[in-house]
Amino acid sequence: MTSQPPKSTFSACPHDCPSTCALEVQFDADGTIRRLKGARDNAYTAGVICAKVARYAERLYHPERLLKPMRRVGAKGEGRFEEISWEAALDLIAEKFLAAEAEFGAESIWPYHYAGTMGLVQRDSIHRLRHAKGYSRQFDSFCTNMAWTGYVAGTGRLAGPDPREMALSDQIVIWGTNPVATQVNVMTHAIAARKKRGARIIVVDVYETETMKQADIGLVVKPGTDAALACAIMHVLFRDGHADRDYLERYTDCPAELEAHLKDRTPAWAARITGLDAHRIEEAARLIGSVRKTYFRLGYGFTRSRNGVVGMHAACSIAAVTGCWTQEGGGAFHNNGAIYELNKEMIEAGSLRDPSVRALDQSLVGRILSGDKAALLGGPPVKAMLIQNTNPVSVAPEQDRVKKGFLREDLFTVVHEQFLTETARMADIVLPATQFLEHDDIYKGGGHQYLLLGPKAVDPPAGPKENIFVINEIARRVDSKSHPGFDLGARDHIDWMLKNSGYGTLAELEVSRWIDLQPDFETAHYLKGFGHADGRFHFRPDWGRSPSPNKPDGDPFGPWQSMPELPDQWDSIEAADDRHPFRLVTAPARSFLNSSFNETETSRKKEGRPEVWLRPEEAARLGIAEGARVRMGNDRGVVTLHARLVAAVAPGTVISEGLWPNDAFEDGRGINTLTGADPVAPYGGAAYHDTAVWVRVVQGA
Ligand SMILES: Nc1nc2c(c(=O)[nH]1)N[C@H]1C(S)=C(S)[C@@H](COP(=O)(O)OP(=O)(O)OC[C@H]3O[C@@H](n4cnc5c(=O)[nH]c(N)nc54)[C@H](O)[C@@H]3O)O[C@H]1N2
Ligand SMILES: Nc1nc2c(c(=O)[nH]1)N[C@H]1C(S)=C(S)[C@@H](COP(=O)(O)OP(=O)(O)OC[C@H]3O[C@@H](n4cnc5c(=O)[nH]c(N)nc54)[C@H](O)[C@@H]3O)O[C@H]1N2
Ligand code: SF4
Ligand SMILES: [Mo]
Repeated sequence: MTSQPPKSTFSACPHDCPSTCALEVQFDADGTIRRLKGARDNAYTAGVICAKVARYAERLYHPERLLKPMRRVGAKGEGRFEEISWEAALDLIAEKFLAAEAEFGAESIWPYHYAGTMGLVQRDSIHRLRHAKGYSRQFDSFCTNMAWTGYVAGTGRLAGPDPREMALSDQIVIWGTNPVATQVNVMTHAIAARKKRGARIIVVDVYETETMKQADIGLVVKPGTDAALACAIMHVLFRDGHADRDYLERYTDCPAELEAHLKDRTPAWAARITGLDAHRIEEAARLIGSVRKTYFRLGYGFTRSRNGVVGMHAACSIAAVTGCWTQEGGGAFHNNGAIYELNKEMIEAGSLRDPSVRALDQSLVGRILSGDKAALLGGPPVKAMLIQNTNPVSVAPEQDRVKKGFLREDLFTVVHEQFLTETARMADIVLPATQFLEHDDIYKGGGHQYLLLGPKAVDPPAGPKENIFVINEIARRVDSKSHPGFDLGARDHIDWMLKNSGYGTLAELEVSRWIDLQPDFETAHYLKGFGHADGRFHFRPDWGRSPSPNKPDGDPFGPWQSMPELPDQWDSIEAADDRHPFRLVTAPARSFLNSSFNETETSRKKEGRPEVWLRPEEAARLGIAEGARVRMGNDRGVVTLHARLVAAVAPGTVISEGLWPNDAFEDGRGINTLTGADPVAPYGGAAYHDTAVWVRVVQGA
C-alpha cells in the first residue's frame, strides 16, 4: 500500500528578516509544495506572512535553479561553465586551498558567509571549517552593528519587552523601520492594538513608506538626523513635566546632566536639522509624554548612517526619560539576540578558534581583494574563498572595487548557491545548494522570542547539497583538525545543541515546533536593573568600551573619540555639497529580500524597474521629468536608472528601493556602486543609507 503524502507540514522562514515566521507548508496531492502560510497558533506570526514567501513554490521550483556543480571554462566573470562531478569539484577545492595554505598560510583562505539562510546549522557550520583550519575569520559588518551597539550602549543588553506586548500598547512609535515591507508581523500587532485599544501609530522615516501611509502621524526627517529629533523630544519632556523623575533617579546614570545638556536642543533647533516643522516635534513630544503605554519599535534603517549608533542610542533614551519601561505595552524594543544562550560548540567549533587569526571585515571585501594593506590587517593576500549564503557582488558596498577584486586571475573562488548570482558568475567553482524546505535546520527570531524548528519537507532534486555537506567534505580533504561536529548531520547538530543548551531534544521540538523563550516581565522591562554593571540605563555611554554584541577584537573604529558624550546630533554623515547635492537612501524593496527573490518573476513584476525617487520641485530644477532616464553618481561610480517624482521624500534626499540584480541596470552597475565601505564608529558597519550623490538627466533619452 502506498501512503498518501501529507497535506501540510510545518517549517520556519529561513530569510534574514526579524520576523522569522512560523510556517505551515501546504502540499498538492502529488507531494509538491503549493503554498506557504503563517502558523496561526504561533503567537508572534499569528497566521500572517509576507507575500513573497507565501509564493515560495516559485523560488523552489524555479527553472533557473542551480542543479549541478560547475567549473569555470570562460574568462573570469564571463559566466561560462562546464558540468563537473561533486567528487571532482571537492577534490579540486581541496587541492587549491591546500596550495594557497602552503604558499601564503592558512589566513590566505577566507570562508565568506552571511545570512541568506538564518538557520544556525547551515549558516554557521562554515565557522567549524574556519576554526579547525585557522582560515581567516570574518567580521560581520553588513547589517546589525550600528543598531546593536547603539541600543546596548543604553540598555546594556540586546533584549527588550515582549514584542507581542505591542498589541497591549496605547501608542506605538515605529522608528527607522518599514515593517510593511521588512517585518510584516510588527504591523499585525500594531494594528491589533489600534483595533482593540485605539492605539496611535507614529512613524519616523525619511520618506512616506507603506508603513507611514498606515500611521496616524508620520514624521519625515532628513536622513541621519534622528538624534536631533530625539533630543528635541526629550527637551520638551523635561520642559513640560513629562520626564518621570523618580524613574530617572532610580534607573538611569545622569538625568540631571542630560536635562541641562538638552536645554538648548529645542524643537526650533531640531527643526533646522531634521527639516520638520517645530510644531510637529512639539506635538510628537506631547503625545509621547502623555501616553504611558508607549512602545518604541526601533529598526535598523535609521542606524545605517555614519552617525547611526548615536541615533539609535538617542531614540532609545526617550523611553528612559518617560519611564514607559515600567508599563506592560511600554519600553523600547530592537532585537532579542541576548535571550537565546545557545551552546553552538558542535556547529562552530569555538573551542578551536584562535583569536590571533585576523578577522576580515565583510564590507571591505572590495578593498581586501584589491590588496589594500589596512583592510588585510597586515596579513597575507586573500588567495581563495568559499562563499555561502551571501551575494557580495550585489550586496556589499563599493561595488566597482568588489568586482575588480573578484576578477583577479590569482584568486580561486568557490560559490555555493541556489542561483547563478552576480557572485556565482565570478566563481571558479559553483556548487548547487538546497533550499530551506529541502534540509533540516533551527532558527531563532530577532524580532520575537521563539526558537523554531524548520525540518526538511521535501527531497531536493538530484544535485543540490546542503551547506554542512560542503563544509564536512572540504574539512575531510584539507587535513583539518578533527572535531566531532564534522561527523554529524543536521538533525544530530540540532539535537546536540538543544540538549546542551537545556532546551530538550529534537524529538520534543518536532512535536512542539517552537519554544517560547520570553524572559519574565520584570527582566524584559529591566525592572530589576538594566544590563550594565551599575544596573542603570546609560545616557552617557563609554563609547570606546561599551559592551557591543559585535565588538571585534582590537580597538574601536573611525572617529569614535569625537562621538557626543550625551545624546546629540553628530555631524559625521556624508554631507551633501555643491558637487553632490543629494543624500541617497537605498531602502529595501517589499518584494525582494536583500538580493533574494530578485530572481523571481512575480517579485520583479511588482517592483517594476530600478528607480530613484525625488521631490517634484527638486526634479524640476534639474529638468528631470517623471520616468526620465537619469544618471546618479559620486566619486565611487555612476549608475543609470529611471526617475520617479514622489512628494513625500525628505528635502535634499533621494530614495532607491531594492537590491535589483546588477544587470537590471545599464552597464551592469548596481546600486551599491555608490555606497561606501568605510567602517562606522565605534565598532564598524556599512552606512548603506548615508551616501552623497549627484543626479542628472541623460541627454537625448
Ligand atoms: N522586503 C524586504 N524585507 C526585508 C529586507 C529586504 O531587503 N526586503 N531585508 C531584511 C534585512 S537583512 C534586514 S536587516 C531588515 C531591515 O529592516 P529595517 O529595520 O526596516 O531597516 P532598513 O530596511 O534598512 O530601513 C528601514 C527604513 O529606514 C529608513 N531610513 C533610512 N535612513 C533613515 C534615517 O536616517 N532616519 C530614519 N528615521 N529612517 C531612515 C528607510 O527609508 C526605510 O524605510 O529587513 C529584513 N527584511
Ligand atoms: N544598498 C544596500 N545594500 C544592502 C542593504 C541595503 O539596505 N541597501 N542591506 C544590507 C543588509 S542589512 C544585509 S543583511 C545584506 C544581506 O546580504 P546577503 O546576506 O548577501 O543577502 P541575501 O540576498 O538575502 O542572501 C544571499 C544569498 O544566499 C543564498 N542562500 C540562501 N539560502 C542558502 C543556503 O541554504 N545555502 C547557500 N549556500 N546559499 C543560500 C541566496 O540564494 C542568496 O543569493 O545586504 C546589505 N546590502
Ligand atoms: S515576513 Fe520575514 S520571516 Fe516572515 S515569511 Fe516574510 S521574509 Fe520570512
Ligand atoms: Mo540585514
